[in-house]
Formats: sequence, C-alpha cells, structure tokens
Amino acid sequence: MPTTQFDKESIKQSIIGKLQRYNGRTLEDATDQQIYNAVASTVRDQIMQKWVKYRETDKDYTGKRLYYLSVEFLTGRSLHCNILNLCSTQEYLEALNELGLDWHRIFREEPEPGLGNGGLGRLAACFLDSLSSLSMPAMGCTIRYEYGLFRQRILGGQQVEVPDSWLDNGNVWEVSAMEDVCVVHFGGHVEMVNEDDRIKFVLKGYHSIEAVPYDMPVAGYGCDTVNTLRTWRARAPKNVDETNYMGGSYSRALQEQELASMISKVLYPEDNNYEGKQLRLKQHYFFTSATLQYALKDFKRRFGTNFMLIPEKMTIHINDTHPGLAIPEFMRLLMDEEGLGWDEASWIVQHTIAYTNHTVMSEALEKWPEQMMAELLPRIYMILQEINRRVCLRLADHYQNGEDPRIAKMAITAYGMVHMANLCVAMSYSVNGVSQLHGEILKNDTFKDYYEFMPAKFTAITNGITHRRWLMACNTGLRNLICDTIGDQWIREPERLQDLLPYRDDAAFRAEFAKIKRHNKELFSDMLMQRQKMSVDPDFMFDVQAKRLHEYKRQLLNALHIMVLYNRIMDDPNFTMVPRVFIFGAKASPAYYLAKQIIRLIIAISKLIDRTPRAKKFLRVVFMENYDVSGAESLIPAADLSEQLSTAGKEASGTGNMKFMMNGAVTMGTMDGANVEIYEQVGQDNIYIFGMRADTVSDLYREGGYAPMHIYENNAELRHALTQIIDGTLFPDNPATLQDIYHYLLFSDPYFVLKDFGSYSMAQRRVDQDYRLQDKWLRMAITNTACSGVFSSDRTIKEYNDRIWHLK
Ligand code: 26Q
Repeated sequence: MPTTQFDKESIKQSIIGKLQRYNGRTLEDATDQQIYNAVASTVRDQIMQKWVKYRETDKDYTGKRLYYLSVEFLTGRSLHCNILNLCSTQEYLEALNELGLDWHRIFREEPEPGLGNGGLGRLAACFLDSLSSLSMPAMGCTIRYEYGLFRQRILGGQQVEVPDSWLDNGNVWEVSAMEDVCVVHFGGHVEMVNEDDRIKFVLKGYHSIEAVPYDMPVAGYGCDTVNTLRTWRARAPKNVDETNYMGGSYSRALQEQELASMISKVLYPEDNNYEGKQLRLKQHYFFTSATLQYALKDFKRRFGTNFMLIPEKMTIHINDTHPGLAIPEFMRLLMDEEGLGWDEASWIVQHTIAYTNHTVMSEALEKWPEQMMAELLPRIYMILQEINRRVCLRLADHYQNGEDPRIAKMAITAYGMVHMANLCVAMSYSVNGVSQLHGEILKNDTFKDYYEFMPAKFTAITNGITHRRWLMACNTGLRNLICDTIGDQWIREPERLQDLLPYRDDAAFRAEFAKIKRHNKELFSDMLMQRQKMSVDPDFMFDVQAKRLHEYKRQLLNALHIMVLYNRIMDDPNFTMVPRVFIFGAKASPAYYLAKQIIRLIIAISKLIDRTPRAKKFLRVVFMENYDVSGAESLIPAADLSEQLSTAGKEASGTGNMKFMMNGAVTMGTMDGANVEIYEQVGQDNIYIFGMRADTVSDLYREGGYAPMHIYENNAELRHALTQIIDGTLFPDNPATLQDIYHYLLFSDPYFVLKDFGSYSMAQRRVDQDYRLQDKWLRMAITNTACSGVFSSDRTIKEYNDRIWHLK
C-alpha cells in the first residue's frame, strides 16, 4: 500500500497551530467546528501541494481531456475520503487520538454538500473519485447551488422540507478561480449582419449574467493526480451600468444582483421527474455555456485555433440530457465567436459530445416549450431549429419518405416542444445506458428508431460505486478483516475481492464477519440516537430500503408486506419469526403528493407497531430522517437485507443495490437494472429474486394494464392489509387520511404492486427461514462482498475510457 508523506507529529502541530492562528484558541477551548476546520485545512494543505504540482505538469499536457457535465454532483463529506486517498488514515487516527479527539465526532462537523437528488448525482461523484484514482485527466462541472437538496424533518408523521444552507460556515475545500469568470447571455433578439461577405448572427438587447467558478480538488487514491470539480456561481456583472447607481437606482442594482443570483440559488428537488420551469432551463444553459467557454479557452491555450483537433483533444460527456444545451452552445461558440461554418462546427460537435441516459420513465424525459426556448435563448433556438431541419432531411432521405411517422417521433422540435433526448442522441458520438438491461431497453424501445438509424453509437456500461468511500471509508471493520485475510491488492484491483470466496467455509472468518456486522448495527443505532433520538436493537435482522421515494421503486410493496406480517403476528398466537427491523430512508419530492402519502403510511405503520406490545417483539419499523450520503455511510454497513423492489424495466440501474452488496447485505430484488447483474455474479443461491420479468411487464403495459381488483379478491392477507389503510387501524381519528393510496392500489396500480405481492411475500418467507441458519446466511453475505468487485466504479470508468473517451 502506498504510504503518506505526512507524519503524526507534524499533523498534530499543524492542527494546534491552525487553531491558534485562525481562531486564537487552544485545543482545549476550541469548538468541535473549529477543530474540524483546523483538521480539514491540514488535509487541504497537503492536497493543495499536490494540486499545484499536478497543474504544473498539466500545463504541458497535450493529450485528451474529459469534461464531465452534470447538473448534480452528490459528493457527500470530503474529509474522511481525502485522508484515505492521501493514504494518511493511520497517521491521522493516531494524531487525533493523541490529541484526545474523537475522530467520528470531528468528522460529523463537516456540512454535507447536498448537490444532488439521488443516483445520477451520486454516480457523478463516484466517477470523479475513480477518474482521479486511475489518473485520467478530467474536470467535473456543475452549479454551485447555494442551497442543496432540502433537509427532511418528520413532523406529525409527515415530511417537512427545511432549506439546506450548507455554505453557512464556509467551505474548506473550495477556491475561487477568478481568472476564469465569464459572461452568459439571456434573452434579446438575433440580428443578421454582413461582415466580410459572410452572414453573421449577432445577439442584441440581451441580459448578462456573470459565471464565477469555484474549484474543489479531487485527489486520487495513492497517486499524484488531483482533478477538479468546478462549480459555477451566478452573479450580476458589477460594472455594466454605472448610471444605475448615479441615477439613484441603487436599490434596482441590488435587485438585479438578487435576480442574477437566483440562477445558482437552489437545486431542484426532482428525481426521475421533469418540471418545465424556466429557472431550471436558465440553470442548465448557465453552467453549460460557462463550461464550454472555459473548455474552448483551454483548448485554444493548448492548441491555438486548429479547431478540427477538438475531438482528439477533448470529450464533453453529458450526464443525462440536462446539460444537452452544450450541443447548440458549442455550435454557437464555434460559428459566431470563432467564425467556423455550419458543417465544420457540426462535425466537431458530433465527434466531441457523448451522452448517458439514466431513465426510461417518460415523466423524466426532458422537453422544453419552443416558445420558452425562443424567448430565453433566441440564438440557441435558431441553431436547434437548423439542427432539426437537417436531421429531418436526413431521415426523410433515409426512409425515402418525408411523411414517415417515425420522423416526428425522432425530431428535435415537434408539436411546440424541444425534445432534449432526441437532440442528444442525434448529435453525440456515443449514447449509453447504465446497465445491460437498460441498454437493451434503450435500443429496443426508448430509442428504437434512432437505434435502427444509427446503431453504431449505442452501448451499455453498467454503473459502479467507488469502493474507497463505500467500503474502505464507511466500513473500517470489514476493510480491516479483508486486508487481514487476503492482503490489500483488492484496493487497487477490487475484482480481487473474489479471493474471499474460499473463506466462506472458514468458521473463524464467518465469526469475524458476523462480529463486524453486529458492531456496525450498534454504531448505526448510536447514530440514530444522536440524529433522531431513536434506537434499534442490534439483535434484530436489519431489512433496509433506502432510496428516493417513487411509485416505481415500490416502497408500497414493502409497507404492505409489513402489514401482512403484523396481522400474522396478531392473528396467530403461535406465530413466530426472526425479529426484524424494517428501516426506510427516503426523501419525497416536495410536490409529489402520492410519495408524501407513502411516507405517512410507513410512519403510521411504525407507530401502530410501537403501540402493540406483541407485534413489537418481532417487528419494528424505523423511518430514518433526512437520508443523505452520510446517513447511507452509516446505514449500509449495518444492513442484512437490501430491498430493491422496482417494477422490472423501470430502474435504469440502481447503485444503492451495489453498495449494500459490497457491505455484505443480501439482495431481495426484481430482475431489474443492475440487480440482474448482481444475480449473475452471486448466483441464484445468494440472492432473492421475485416478481415479473421486464418483458412480461412490458407485455402487460401493451395490453393496457391489469385489474388489481382480481388480486384483492383472491388474496385474503393482502385484502386485510389494504383494508387497514382506511378502516381506522392506522388513523383512528381520521380513517380516510390515506384513502388515496387505497384507491390508487385498487383501481390503478400502474407499477403492479398487487400483482407482484404474492411472489414477494413468498421470497420473504425464505429470507426468514434462511436467516435462522446463521451459517448459511453468513455464507451468502460473504459471497455478496466477494462478488462485488466488478461493481467498483473503477471498472466502469475503464469501460467508458476504452469504449467512449479514449483518454490515454
Ligand atoms: C430533468 C429535467 C427537469 C427537471 C428534473 C429532471 C431530472 C432530475 C433528476 C430528471 C432525472 C433526474 C434523476 C435521475 C436519476 O437519478 N436516475 C438514476 O440514475 C442512476 C445512475 O445512473 C441509476 O442508477 C438509477 O436507476 C436512475 O433512476
């Protein structure tokens, strides 16, 4: 294992020195927050040193660079992972110990940047860690939201959203890069001017917003690479209109400042759902334009104006369609600012942009009203229309028929809307899905016509997670056990985790594995006590479903099953089961009514059980408040069972499923997304698969759904549980509270909760039986950890590089 350059003594001195210089405090009278700041700045100093060196070598770099554009980067806290990647864990542990400091308590002081909703944002963060650790030159680019995803409180059994002002105490990890401030234009109109016998398009009467970049270092594990995560902040240009001030319009100037800063004010709390808000469109264009201006500036610094070299020297990767305006913006910069013709600009763009799709949910596919686009971004809109005209011409030619119905489905602008996914597919050189199944669905369904038209650009690359954060940092017990057992090569080559397989048969190893799981459950319980004054019994089985709340993820299936268990306990005096605590973590989008009702249901079930002594012996339900990256880091290592219940065909990949697996939880899942590949890795004896397969689901959709009432009539247990939603069992004072859920399930059930219930319930019976055989269960758990190596994002990034980026 690589070793750090920083010894324990200098770390201690440096922490004490910083407290003295910055806070005028000694260690004894400093607050935890001041101590966190001091510790973090010692780590930052080390990273800055590396960063300077890396940038120095980077100046002469003539190879290809990756820009990874994403509207979300859900990084989570940095301190622990930075220490880990600097290979200074041992030294810091000892230093903090000797200073009498509790490492967990200090780490907790770091505010968590919640710059993402869920999977897509967290994936981007894992990718950056792997890119640096594999020494690939890359820059992540996003928006510096002043408010990240809301903090969730539970009040009166319901979700309440509280603003997350994560920057209140400053951010140790960022530095501004004033030399790269640039301007982004909105509104106005386009004029045609004749210049040197060329027609030029010029935007007039626009409104300017300044984009200010802040850089966060991303240090790779045990290497010299320090890439950058660049976040853009919006502000009004200071000196445009001094007459404003002179004419006494000072307050108007302030208002403009206020208005401009709105663009980077808040992250939209939508996950797998699209809302066509103008401010959101502004956000997307704002950070995309700023990023491309910078990328082009950097290209010119490195290679001058030989623009045809661009595809060889950079890749612009867009994380879903949200940064898709990179396409027309790139065209605009090349044509209007650099004087290239349409054909050259279009060729460059089509060889530089790569696009990843993350969802097949139709409500998440991004479309913008043409009217809005035309008013907000007139020149961009013109370019989109021209792209559309040319694409449609090519299609008409291809189909030998200008009236072919496929053309309207594939058009970029149609029926008054701009279709971002069509734009991205038509204009990028690579389109990829995020699991094998998802890749197939993209080709055969979502983008079927495009696939037939341009098959070569379609591919599938299964998601991954960084094993550095999601095993080494969050589960130190397991990390140490693995290192003691098979050495530390797995850290660089995670697929070597396979070497653990023979130890399934080693009783001493199993006992150690069990001890660690038990300890992690205790740690989780402590954390829960500290966060929400609740505890859980570590002797219970931990059955966990943690992910955004969405109909298709089917938290309802889990909730109904818990009600059925409750009834079995209450109705049969001889009933017995392995004691289980069902733990949920889930934020609902604030405007998503049904999702919020489902949270109410889960909490109501939890309360029902808590007031029923007999049920409490076997069952508990815990709703973990404000599930975030730090919460996940504590919850996942404690889990026994991982619930991955999405309707088959709907979850593009899932990444939580991989984190649980890596930490030795067994999956209960449908054949959906990456669950399919987990199944392939561990084999049928080490996973619980249930429910309809994706092809059956899609057949059912084609037939127009099904009649949930039939199932209600034929399954007495399910009928009982459903009735309890509205008969006062849960809400004695107001039985109708959740009647919408009841009606939804009985008369619509678009995600087949009732249809899959029987199969789910059967699989859960097997879990109960198997868990009693602790040796059998431990073997399954160990198998899961041992087979999780392929789900490291290092493997994912290598595949992106081999098939799409070709960085080195
Ligand atoms: C787009 C436009 C306007 C408003 C909102 C949106 C929007 C925002 C977020 C659309 C989608 C998202 C998030 C999608 C997402 O997180 N998808 C998840 O991506 C993961 C990483 O690939 C997959 O593992 C998950 O299966 C997928 O659900």
